Amino acid sequence: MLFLLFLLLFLLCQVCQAEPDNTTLAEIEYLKSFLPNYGVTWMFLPDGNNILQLAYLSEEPRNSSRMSFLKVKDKVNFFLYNRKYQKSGIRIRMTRSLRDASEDPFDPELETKFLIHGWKSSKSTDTIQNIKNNYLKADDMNVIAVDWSDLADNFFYFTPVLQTRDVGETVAEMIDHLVVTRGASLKRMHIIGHSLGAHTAGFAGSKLGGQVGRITGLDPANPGFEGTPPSERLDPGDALFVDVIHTSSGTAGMSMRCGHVDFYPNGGARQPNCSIFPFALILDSCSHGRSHQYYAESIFTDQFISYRCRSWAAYRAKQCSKGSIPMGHPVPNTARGIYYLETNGESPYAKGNTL
Ligand SMILES: [Ca+2]
Repeated sequence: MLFLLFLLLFLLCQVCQAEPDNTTLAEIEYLKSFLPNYGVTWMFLPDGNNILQLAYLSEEPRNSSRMSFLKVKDKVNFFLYNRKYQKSGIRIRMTRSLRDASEDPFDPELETKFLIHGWKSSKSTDTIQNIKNNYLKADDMNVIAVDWSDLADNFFYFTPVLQTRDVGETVAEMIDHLVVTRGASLKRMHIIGHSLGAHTAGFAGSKLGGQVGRITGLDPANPGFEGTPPSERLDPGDALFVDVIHTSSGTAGMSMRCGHVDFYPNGGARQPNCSIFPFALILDSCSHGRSHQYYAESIFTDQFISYRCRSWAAYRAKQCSKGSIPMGHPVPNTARGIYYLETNGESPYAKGNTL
């Protein structure tokens, strides 16, 4: 750890001497000039509490990525929260029969939200807790946290990457179970995933034939997914409606479109008040997390007003299509295309009309 500290100090000294450069690509190239293995064998990635963690990009020696589906399934836990079980939640399993209905905390008449965390996160991290708390403040519903922390807590980043498909298919089994045994509506199911959790949601939706009502991808993870075919990541075919918020495009988050509608707040690459240095890509732990913070806030506001534009440059030049839609929870499911907006640098983030 001491070595890493010296490495960071060295990096910051370089930063002080560097010309400010606002493009992600140029910063990565500059970084590689004195840390040639950055992004190849290791990189920093933020966890579910916006804390930077060291991620090894090499293969894990004991090769647990080849764990069987049943072993993966055994490590995925579901916790249901509603207004009665708001703080700690209650663990639910697929084995209980409908005869247990009087004791069953799942109410098929209510909306159901599945929340899936990302790398080095759990049901206790901000990713899950903030959205769950706001939803239950707004209304009573079934909020089901998918806790796969036993798998996600692995600094060999590509091991959990390879397990997202099996985790997603386990989520699909739970959804199918709730539909078949509890009479829940597949079209009223909404899966929300952050980072690796966004692709996990995609795999769940894909397993359900793309018939789940909605998937929201919150800054879907970049390493291991950018540029892959739709079957290998979140895409519009995974649900009846897929909306995506990109907040750290090109680093932790994907740049490419992967929903029916894709939002790029503040251009999508870095968020205000997150990059405090001119050269801040690898030290920016908060842009990736802003996606779930924006979403949590959007449960109470339609003021993340977004505009359909060709590019961020077009937005800055005020060359967008007429009309606007809200980003996040209240987005209409008819929305299609690429949208841009600006936000504030601190909570409340929603900025209202900006064009
Ligand atoms: Ca897919």
